Amino acid sequence: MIWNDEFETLPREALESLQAKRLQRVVERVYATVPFYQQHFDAAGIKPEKIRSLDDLQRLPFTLKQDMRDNYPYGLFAKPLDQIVRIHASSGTTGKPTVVGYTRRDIENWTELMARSFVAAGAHRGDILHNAYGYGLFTGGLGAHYGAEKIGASVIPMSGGNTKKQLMIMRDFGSTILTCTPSYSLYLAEAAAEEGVDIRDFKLRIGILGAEPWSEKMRNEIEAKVGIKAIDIYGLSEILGPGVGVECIEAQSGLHIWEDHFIPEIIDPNTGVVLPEGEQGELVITTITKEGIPMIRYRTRDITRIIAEPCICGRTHRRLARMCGRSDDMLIIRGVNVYPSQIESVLMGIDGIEPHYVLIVDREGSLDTLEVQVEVNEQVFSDEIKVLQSLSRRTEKEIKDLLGISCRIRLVEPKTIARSEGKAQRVIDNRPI
Ligand code: DLL
Repeated sequence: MIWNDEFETLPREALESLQAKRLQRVVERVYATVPFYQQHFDAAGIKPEKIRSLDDLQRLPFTLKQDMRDNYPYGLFAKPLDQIVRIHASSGTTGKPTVVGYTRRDIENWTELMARSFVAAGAHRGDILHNAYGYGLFTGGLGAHYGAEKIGASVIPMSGGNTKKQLMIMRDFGSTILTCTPSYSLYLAEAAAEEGVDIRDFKLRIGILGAEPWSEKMRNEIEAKVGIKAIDIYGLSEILGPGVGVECIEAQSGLHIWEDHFIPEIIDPNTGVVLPEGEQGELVITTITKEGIPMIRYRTRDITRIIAEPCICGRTHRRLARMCGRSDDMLIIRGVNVYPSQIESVLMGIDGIEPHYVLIVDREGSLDTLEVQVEVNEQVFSDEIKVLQSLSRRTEKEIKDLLGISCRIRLVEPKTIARSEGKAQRVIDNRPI
């Protein structure tokens, strides 16, 4: 099923000419209305009228999260506040949040893109959609809410937290779609089991999961333990919120990025050079329809690649491969680049190990150390020490084989690693800066 046939299956040529036209317009608009962009483009020696085609995009400078911080709170808004009908903010780990504003038309477009995303993920009118993304400054809750109403699903605005109540509502109300982070979906399954209930007996069909990195192995785990089809949804508040890209249920392979609203590029995160199609690097997004806070060449820090091959679902919008982490999540351990998702895929491939882990990085003398704390299941935990030791050795070896670094494995008792109702915290880096 396709929500907006006309735009979702637009032939590539028409799509690209629409993008070029919209790009020209947005570049002119930000230059005329946002002092930051005017100075930024002037400093780079580029005038808006020089941007004529999609290839010209590369001539524009990047916009960074720091630019949002420097212009806190409203400095990057391209519309006066009396035209902004909603404000969201992303918390960030340090300092002030990044603030985004939406005009009425922005909210309509966001709702449309979330409607497309839900339908692509397999949801439809008549579904009972249990929305456990947080409502509030975080874009997940409200973003999903409006899109779900638009397609005619019955939305349960649960927000995060209160896991027991979530389970009761989900079962009693007959929820068919679950929206939350991948890690929370597993936690729900586990909390149900603790109450002697199997979440797979609920009516849930599909989980539309995102807001944090997860692996293919974790998908398998979720599908088995929650008894749903698990669909990946991507987005970030600086660009929109959820609904920048989504997997289609037909292929479940790569996230269609809505190219009539966004232009994706992949760059080398170290040099800023645009990489050839298909190569992995940092995702850069330009918004071409946003009014409140348009973003020109925004460096997302997310690592992925573009899949240009046509998709079996018939949508013409290209796909992004599953995010393999953020360039600023990348750990450098003894000179080796390590993404937490790589370790996750090793862990998920080992029987007896549960999908709950945390990586602790530290420094002893001048040497970086990595400890992987991971839960084992009840059965393994009550096994003999020999079994635990051999499991631990095997895990260490597999990580070493994949990444070339040695680490310490600490197998811990089931349910000792903190669960999160939102984005999971997977890394604790104790190294002095
Ligand atoms: O997480 C928006 C969202 C809500 C997306 C609900 C999907 C579902 P922020 O809080 O601004 O916005 O965080 C954005 O989260 O740059 C990625 O690093 C990460 N992220 C989001 N979706 C995915 C995903 C929301 N599917 C940041 N896979 C992004 C991997 C993701 N990482």
